[in-house]
Amino acid sequence: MNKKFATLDDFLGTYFIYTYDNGWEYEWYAHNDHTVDYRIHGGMVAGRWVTGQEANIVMLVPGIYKIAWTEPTGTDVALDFMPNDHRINGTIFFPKWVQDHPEITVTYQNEHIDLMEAAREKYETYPKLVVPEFAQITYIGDAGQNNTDVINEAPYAGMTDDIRAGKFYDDNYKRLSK
Ligand code: FER
Repeated sequence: MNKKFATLDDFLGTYFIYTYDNGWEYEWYAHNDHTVDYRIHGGMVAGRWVTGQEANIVMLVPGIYKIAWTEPTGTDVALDFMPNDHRINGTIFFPKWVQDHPEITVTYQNEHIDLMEAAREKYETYPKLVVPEFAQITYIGDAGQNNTDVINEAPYAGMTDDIRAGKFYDDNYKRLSK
């Protein structure tokens, strides 16, 4: 948690846990300079997890980072990380169908891309639900870039507590044996 961020390289390969002020908890990993992985532990789509999501990742000024992407569901996400202050501002733009049928998206999305694309055609897009929130970062880890062990299993209740307590990952962000 004491890491100081100044360059884009400081940010890439970093793994975060954070809680939005509305209570939604996420894990998020800057996998490399163009993809992100995440797990969702709270909120409308708790249980959802995704790897290899293409994203635009830039540093705005030293230590402040902006990440934006659009998902196969049609959900759009824009995140501003201020890791030296342990804060994030995130805005998520949900198509109407995700609000109406969140359970469709609660899965390991990578294995169900066809289902997401079918649902976004079948159901309503508008009006979108905009969720703008600040978040508090509760954990920062240096996992290194292109580490496929960081986000590689489904979320479970208590997972983020296990991670913060050092019971989940080893020093290389591989899973400790159960
Ligand atoms: C975030 C990380 C991922 C976030 C949203 C997502 C707004 C994705 C959500 C989704 O796919 O439903 O910090 O916050």
